[in-house]
Amino acid sequence: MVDDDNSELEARLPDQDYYRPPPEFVGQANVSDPAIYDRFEDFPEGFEEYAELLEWESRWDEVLDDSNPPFYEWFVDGELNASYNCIDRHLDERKNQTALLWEGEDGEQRNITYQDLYREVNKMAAALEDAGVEEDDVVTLHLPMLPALPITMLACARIGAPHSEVFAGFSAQALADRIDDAGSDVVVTADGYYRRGDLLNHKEKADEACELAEKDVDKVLVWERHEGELHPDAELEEGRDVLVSELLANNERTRVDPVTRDAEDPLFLMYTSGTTGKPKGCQHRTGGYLAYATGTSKYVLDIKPEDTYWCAADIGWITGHTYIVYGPLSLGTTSVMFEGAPDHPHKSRIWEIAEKYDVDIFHTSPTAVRQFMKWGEEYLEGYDFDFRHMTTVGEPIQPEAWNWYYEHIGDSDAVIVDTWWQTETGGHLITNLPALDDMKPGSAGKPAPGIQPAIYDDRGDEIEPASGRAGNLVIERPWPGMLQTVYGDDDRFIDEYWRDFSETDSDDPEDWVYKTGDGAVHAQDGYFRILGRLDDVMNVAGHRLGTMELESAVSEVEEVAEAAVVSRNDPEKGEVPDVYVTLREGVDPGGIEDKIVAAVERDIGKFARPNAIVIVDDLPKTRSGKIMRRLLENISNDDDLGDTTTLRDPSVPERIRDQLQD
Ligand code: 6R9
Repeated sequence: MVDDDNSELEARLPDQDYYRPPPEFVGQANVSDPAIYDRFEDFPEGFEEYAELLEWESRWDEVLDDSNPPFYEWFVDGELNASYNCIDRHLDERKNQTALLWEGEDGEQRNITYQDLYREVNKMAAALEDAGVEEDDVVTLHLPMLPALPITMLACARIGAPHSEVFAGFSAQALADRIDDAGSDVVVTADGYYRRGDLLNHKEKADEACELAEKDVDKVLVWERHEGELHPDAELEEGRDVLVSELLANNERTRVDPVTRDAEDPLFLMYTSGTTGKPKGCQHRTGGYLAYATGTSKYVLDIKPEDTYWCAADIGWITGHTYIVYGPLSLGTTSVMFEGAPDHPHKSRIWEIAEKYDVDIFHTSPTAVRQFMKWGEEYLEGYDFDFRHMTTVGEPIQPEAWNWYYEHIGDSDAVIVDTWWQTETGGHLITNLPALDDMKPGSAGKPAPGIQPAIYDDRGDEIEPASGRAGNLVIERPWPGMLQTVYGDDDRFIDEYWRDFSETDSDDPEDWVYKTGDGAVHAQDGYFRILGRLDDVMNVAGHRLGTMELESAVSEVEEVAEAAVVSRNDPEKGEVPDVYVTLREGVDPGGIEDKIVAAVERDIGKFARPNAIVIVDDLPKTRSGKIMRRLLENISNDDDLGDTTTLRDPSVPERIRDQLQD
């Protein structure tokens, strides 16, 4: 629900300054002619400009088939291969240029040229085929930030097998759920990776996931963090587990021709949290996705082949898929990958790498910026780097953090783009074009070329553009990077993204409006400011978490009768989960917190650990028995409780508040 009192909301917005992009930046930018916005208003043909950046085996006949909304088809009858576009087509011009510059946590370095990438991806594609993977089989990956991850993704793309990478921080249970949903016969993992000095046994999660999954996994392919030295605690199951190094060594085949994929054939799945306990597999198409990833990498991130570009995200999330792997490699640039944590072994690690590789473009999250700010400027001292362009993604950035980023990291002469988008959207939807639009701290900015966002009220009526009133952020026209569907569940695709604001019995695409789940304000200057999620999805340090997923994990603790998870604003992580529980009659509350934490770690992963666990006598409920999470959220955030008269027992929230103050 949108806050009714928008005037109050607007009043809280601080005054904002604008910053012009420096002339040196504008002079060299990939796009510096404002005519681009008009070109893309020629809808949908404008998007051909992105598709033209790719090499197609056969060109599309039609840009968009919108005859069956919301199942749109892009670049109809076009044919291409994503791995060919990210590797093979660059070989003539830049085979000896570094494609991936990998830095291990322990300081180990690997420069993978486009020729090396070609060799490794071909060999891995052969290995996947030997493991029984066929075109259109979904391969589940559970790989950390090792070169193995992009190599495996591109090898899958080469043979037309959609990959489904599950972030390495997810637990065995979360991996098992995704293996089951995708129906994968083959899983690719690694024996280990470094986290703050420890070589973690990562393989054990895949072992446990294979036990937990209903699906019988035929093969688990295991990359080694140190080739030839399997992690001492990793066990291999005879007949099922195979070391990738052995598969590669024993394979005579060193080339696998890229298969011809239809533009609409799926390229990958990326699971994300929604409003139910079950994560959804966002299915992305080959042609439209790659065109959108490439186009926005060129126009928004301003990537050029000669750049060294570093997106310090994890490839296990959508940001890494689009803006570490597919977009940058499709443009033939050098993309940096980092295995480790930003504060290990010291808090200057990021700046050390930036200097070492002479990074030109730097991409990170507001959570990371807030952390750098908290650590202080002294960690930057003595490091010589010069970013031309900086990006943030994943959460709103407060003007204070923006200013610090601009001044201390950007030396007040880099451009910053705040990019708003989602797992579902494939690429940036609201963001400035850096040479054209002034920067405005705290605002994501204008719609990307060809994108048509709007603000709707809860009844589904459009709020007047540029009115400054808060509402639901929606997108009124399709775009090539959008998800095709929720894997295996077209109904859920419609329910989650379209039903609320569309006329779902209409065939007219004008009647179909995509719901983002975010609240936003469209200001007078045409800039959009994103306010955050309006649904039961939280954004913890830029990672999406469904409150329902958390609640179902917490409810598995035997002693718990009822659980409600709400979001607390956090100065560093943006939001953190607070857990409120009631216990079953007569149980001993001792040790419950530990059990709850363990359940969350088991079902989701350590990164989802609750901030606070509050055991209460009763939860605030309506007369019909629905838990009113909004009131708990007010308590967690020390806000006014507002109207409590609809509660069955109106004294409950005050009692909880008193309990917390004791
Ligand atoms: C790319 C990515 C999507 C949600 C989205 C919104 C939040 C992303 C933002 C932002 C404010 C930005 N979000 N970018 N909020 N300003 N620049 O993060 O995808 O993990 O699916 O999260 O993140 O709430 O709806 P994903």
